Amino acid sequence: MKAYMYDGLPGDQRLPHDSGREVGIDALAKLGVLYYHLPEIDGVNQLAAERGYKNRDEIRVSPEAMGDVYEDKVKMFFHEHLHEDEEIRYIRGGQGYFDVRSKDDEWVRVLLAKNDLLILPPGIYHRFTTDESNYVHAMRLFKDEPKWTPLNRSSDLDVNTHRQQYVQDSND
Ligand code: KMT
Ligand code: NI
Repeated sequence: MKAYMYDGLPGDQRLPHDSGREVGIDALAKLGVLYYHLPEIDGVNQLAAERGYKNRDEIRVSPEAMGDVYEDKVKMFFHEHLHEDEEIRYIRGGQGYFDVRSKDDEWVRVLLAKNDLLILPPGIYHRFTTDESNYVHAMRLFKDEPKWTPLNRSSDLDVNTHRQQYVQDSND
């Protein structure tokens, strides 16, 4: 895991875009974004059980696994969105970037590699991309009644109750 402020410069989304300004695990936690390195699946199972997760799937994001739709999928994951439910992603192989919005509405880029796990709180704006290796194998964990549909950012969404709850919690 490595987290830093996104440089905001033009260029492919899969490039590092590292501004050189690092962001610590504690600063991520202040945004409600929790990071764990879990080498054993047992640790993931325990965390999932504690937080009431009952469903999961695994996805391989790569040209080999997705064929012609790979480039479209990667663009789709990179649309800024939120979920009304917590989101857990566990990386089983390869690597990728989760970008989350800071309190100042800047992008914080989080590089996740094998055995890294990230919890995103409901209501946080974020996006995902593969890196230059074009390969990630991830486990997506869902609660019992998944509300993980991506809701793309819009002014309507700023008044969404889950969004407002997140903004309030992260200001406490
Ligand atoms: C998301 O919510 O953006 C995703 O699930 C991306 C694919 S999982 C690596
Ligand atoms: Ni998402």
